[in-house]
Amino acid sequence: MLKKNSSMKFNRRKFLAAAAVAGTTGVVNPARAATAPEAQRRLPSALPPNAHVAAAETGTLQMPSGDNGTPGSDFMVDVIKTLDIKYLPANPAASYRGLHESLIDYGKNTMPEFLTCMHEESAVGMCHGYYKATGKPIMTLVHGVVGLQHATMAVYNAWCDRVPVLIIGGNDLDAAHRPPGVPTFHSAQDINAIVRDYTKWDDNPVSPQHFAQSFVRMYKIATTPPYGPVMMALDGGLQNEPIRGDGEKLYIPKFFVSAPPQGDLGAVKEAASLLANAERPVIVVDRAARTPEGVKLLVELAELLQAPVVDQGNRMNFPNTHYLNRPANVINQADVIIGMELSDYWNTVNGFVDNGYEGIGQNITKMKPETKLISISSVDLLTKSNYQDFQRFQSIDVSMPGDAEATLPSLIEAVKSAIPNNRKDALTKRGDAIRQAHAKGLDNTKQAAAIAWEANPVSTARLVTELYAQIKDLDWSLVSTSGNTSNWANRLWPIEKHYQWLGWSGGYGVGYGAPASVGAALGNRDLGRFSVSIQSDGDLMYAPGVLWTAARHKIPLLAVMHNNRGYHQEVMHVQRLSNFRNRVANIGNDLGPIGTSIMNPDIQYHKLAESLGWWATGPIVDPGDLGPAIREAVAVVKSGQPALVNVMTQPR
Ligand SMILES: Cc1ncc(C[n+]2csc(CCOP(=O)(O)OP(=O)(O)O)c2C)c(N)n1
Ligand SMILES: [Mg+2]
Repeated sequence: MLKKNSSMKFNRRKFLAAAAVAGTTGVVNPARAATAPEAQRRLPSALPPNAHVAAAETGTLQMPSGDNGTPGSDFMVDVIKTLDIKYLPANPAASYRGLHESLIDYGKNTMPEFLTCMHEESAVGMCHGYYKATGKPIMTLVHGVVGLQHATMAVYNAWCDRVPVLIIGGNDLDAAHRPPGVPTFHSAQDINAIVRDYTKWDDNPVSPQHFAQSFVRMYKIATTPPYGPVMMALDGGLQNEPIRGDGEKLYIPKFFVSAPPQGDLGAVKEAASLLANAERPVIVVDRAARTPEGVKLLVELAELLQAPVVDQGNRMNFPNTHYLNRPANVINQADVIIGMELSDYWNTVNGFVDNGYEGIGQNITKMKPETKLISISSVDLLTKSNYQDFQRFQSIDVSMPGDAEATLPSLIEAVKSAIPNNRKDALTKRGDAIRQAHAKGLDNTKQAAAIAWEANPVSTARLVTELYAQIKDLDWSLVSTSGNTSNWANRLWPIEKHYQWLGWSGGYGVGYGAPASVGAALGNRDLGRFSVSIQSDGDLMYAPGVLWTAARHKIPLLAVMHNNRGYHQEVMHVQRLSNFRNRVANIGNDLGPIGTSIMNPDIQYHKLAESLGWWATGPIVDPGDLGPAIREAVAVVKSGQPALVNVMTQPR
């Protein structure tokens, strides 16, 4: 039996070798085929193996060997190296093997350095987090159809969060020459179509020179506000073909940073006049501070106007320790509101009660009818149709499509000129009142945090307080909070530097927290910052392999788990609907309605992390054990390793 099998294999191998030679040398000669005698043209009695079997039997597909000239992918590496891209987290795949090989061999695996990822969604999530920590974009490579399909949700998050991510997808476009079977399943006419609705731009270059132009162009488009992910399909043949000396000298276009678009000057003056003369102006910011400079400018504007600032938190826009930082309810009394880079203006000045009295959502209006609205947003410059991330339509009195941060200097100057001298005392008085309200607000928050201090499992306020006590003297960066911990960290920790809060996912696609934390921690590692994340259970389990990537590439990160053993947001949705329908929610043997708990068996996250190369401890249920456990984990992270503390928590 054994003998028979091996002889069959041998014959098949011979057949494959012949077929491969025919493929590479173009040996099929139509004239000869037409005149071949009948016996020679007869089909073999056994069908040739399909590509699946062939790949399994021969290990790799036949490739030309020896010196075949400079491959196109070496030139592509030269192009990539001009753009200062430090890392390339990716999951490997044959469709980009040409570029892969050039990057690690010709390019010596530096600028960019390849980081091994276990899921394309993790790779894009890492790029997303890295950018927010450092302000520098990095790139990923994905496998034609299937890798890009895996990456999609993370691309969507980056799109909604206005974060530049450079994505190249390998694709074997030449249907006549690509191998049948798997490589053909993994190719498409237009892989970019998979993400076209939520990328800023995509291209499909057909020559090395075209690649150079497109790559520099995609970098430029991604990093011009509004930022966003960009996509390039890269043909396998183009990567592998030697560069032809056909007279055209290849060149690499030089990249220059584009000046961000500013709001129209006339509109800026109109806005300044409204703000300067308002009784109760309110500044609302979402992704207004694109860089650390943006935070300073916002403080300047707010102090000039002595106006409260509502920070919606998709970035760290405004220090929460500043007396002008106020909660959203100040909007109700406003007579002029300026919104900067708001992802949802309608929902800022209106509201929605989910599952209201009738069991359906109810709209409410927060602002007074005469309130004037001003907007500066670069997102107005880029709207696509299919996905509804632009939210409901809101009528705006003074609307400026333009980048808020870039518009701030001219707005500040215009406000300075517009404030009447006789209003200056009134502004100071307004500021004093806000200062008192701010101090009172902080007291209230601390009192609320003390509720259920001794609860077991641990309350979410206790979780973040114990955590802060251990990191407060470090140059810490809160890279992500996944799940819902009632926003305690943002409410209790003094957040003053732009990297102390990196914001949420953008598109609320769960599974962002773990990879974005690892990506941000990578950036922070090189900048000497200490990274900490609050990691929920549901979020981690979408693609936990990213923990291995962190261990493998020595990325220090302290992940403290908010392990509430459930998809708690969904617990509440189903529970509330059951209540409304007068039914007892069917919880099976768990704590939440069927389908919403993550228990029985309880996942041992500390063991999971340990098996993926992390230092880990837990499960911690007694709040008294939390401080010492985190202290130990902090020491581990300071030594350069990732560490996870598995904490059993209250739902929210
Ligand atoms: C990809 C994706 N799938 C499902 C959801 C729906 N969803 C929203 S919140 C949530 C629960 C997430 O669980 P966890 O991260 O543990 O946070 P918790 O609500 O328990 O604090 C789910 C499943 C989503 N937003 N994104
Ligand atoms: Mg949970």
